[in-house]
Amino acid sequence: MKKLHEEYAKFSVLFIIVAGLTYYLMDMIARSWNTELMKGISSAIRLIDPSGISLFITFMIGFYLGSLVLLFLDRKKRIQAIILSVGIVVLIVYMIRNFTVGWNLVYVALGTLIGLYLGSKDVGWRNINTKGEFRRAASNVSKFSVIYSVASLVTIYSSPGADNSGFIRDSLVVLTFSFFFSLLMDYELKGPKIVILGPEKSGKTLFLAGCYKRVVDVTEIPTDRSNDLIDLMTELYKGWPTRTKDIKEYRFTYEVGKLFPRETVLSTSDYPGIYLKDIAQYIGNKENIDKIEDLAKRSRVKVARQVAGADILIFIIDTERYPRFEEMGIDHYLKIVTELRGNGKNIEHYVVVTKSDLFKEEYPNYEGDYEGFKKFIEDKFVENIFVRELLIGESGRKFYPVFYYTKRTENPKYNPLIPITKDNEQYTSVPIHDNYGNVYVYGFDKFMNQLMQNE
Ligand SMILES: Nc1nc2c(ncn2[C@@H]2O[C@H](COP(=O)(O)OP(=O)(O)O)[C@@H](O)[C@H]2O)c(=O)[nH]1
Ligand SMILES: [Mg+2]
Repeated sequence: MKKLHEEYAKFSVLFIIVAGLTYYLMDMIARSWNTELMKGISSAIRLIDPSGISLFITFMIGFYLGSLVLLFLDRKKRIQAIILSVGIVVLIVYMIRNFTVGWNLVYVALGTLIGLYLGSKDVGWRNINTKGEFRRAASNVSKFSVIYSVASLVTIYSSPGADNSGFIRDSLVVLTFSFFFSLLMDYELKGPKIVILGPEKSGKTLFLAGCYKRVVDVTEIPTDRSNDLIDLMTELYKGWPTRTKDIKEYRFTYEVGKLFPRETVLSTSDYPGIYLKDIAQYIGNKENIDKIEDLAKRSRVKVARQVAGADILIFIIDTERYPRFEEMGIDHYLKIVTELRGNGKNIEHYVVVTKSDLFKEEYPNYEGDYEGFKKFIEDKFVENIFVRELLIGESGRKFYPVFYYTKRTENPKYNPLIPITKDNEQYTSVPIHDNYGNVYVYGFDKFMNQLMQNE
């Protein structure tokens, strides 16, 4: 996925800058140790405690080690943990070569404990397994390093008889190092933002719910979800969730990647009265959203921004409208794609066919033969030139029929005088629930597998 490559590229550039600056910084720190001032300070420390300097150094290394443990525990800080490990090894080798450090293990342990304490203060050890995020440890490492480099700079240039000619260069090194090192330590790989689009009642919301169910079924890592989504799942246990007049935000995040996890956000907005046809025209809109007085326009611009800011779009096609292709919104999808390209955005998209249970009688072997079912549905929909156009390029792979297992039941408006036929309006499809209220879904596993390994 293009997005991930960009992330790696950004991170690598950051790393190269920091590595280069660290080289200069090491030289500067070595110089600071040779200044008159430092010699004075260190002999003063030695007067108080002969091994004072060694204690400081061993304590400092302990502090880095403690923070490092937390960085390794934090799934999102593994790259930083690896980089820091290399840094600490270099530092220890450097110390052994250039100084006679008395290794005081008690101070290493003390430093480690303090590193652990300060890095996990805001999370608490109890929560390590649930969330295990130690951003604080990463920022402690950068703060400590920055303070130490500034201290070295001050020592060099406030020392008696200092040569001030390198001051500007050294200050610039410290300044840029501090900036980029903090960026590097705080950096978190961003996963894609995925936005689901579709006409009213096409099954957007239930599609998102099905994806969420799949993620919860397969992942051990907790996901974040919006409260509206919790309400939706509760309703789904009882029947089909009904549409409300409020604005709903259905969203959840999940992590992809074991070694270097990235957070993916899947979302769909339910703004009653916003039609698919309104999105394309606002894609290029540059107005300040808070200054748009017209509320209807403002919410349309907002949705258009979400679409333009997405990394993957999911275009929903509703089986219930087959074969009335003109009602499926496909022309609007094409307009959105065109408009996005016009604005320099080539966003990857998937085509998802919802409610495809309506075709399962025509392809009775759908169970255990997803590929066959998919081909069968695809053949029906590619009759339409716009669908074909949406699938040009990496076709097939990005076409996914899904459905909830349903059963037919009498419509509340049942009229015994109307004869019963196969597609009788007198019957509606309701989801099949088990004793616990769970629903059963088809195709979501295939779709989510593709999405989760696509990176
Ligand atoms: N038969 C069947 N009906 C579905 C399925 N998914 C959704 N529906 C129906 O479509 C309606 C609208 O779904 P919803 O997700 O709310 O659509 P949205 O307005 O696009 O968010 C639901 O109330 C159901 O009646 C499905 O997989 N099979
Ligand atoms: Mg909806």
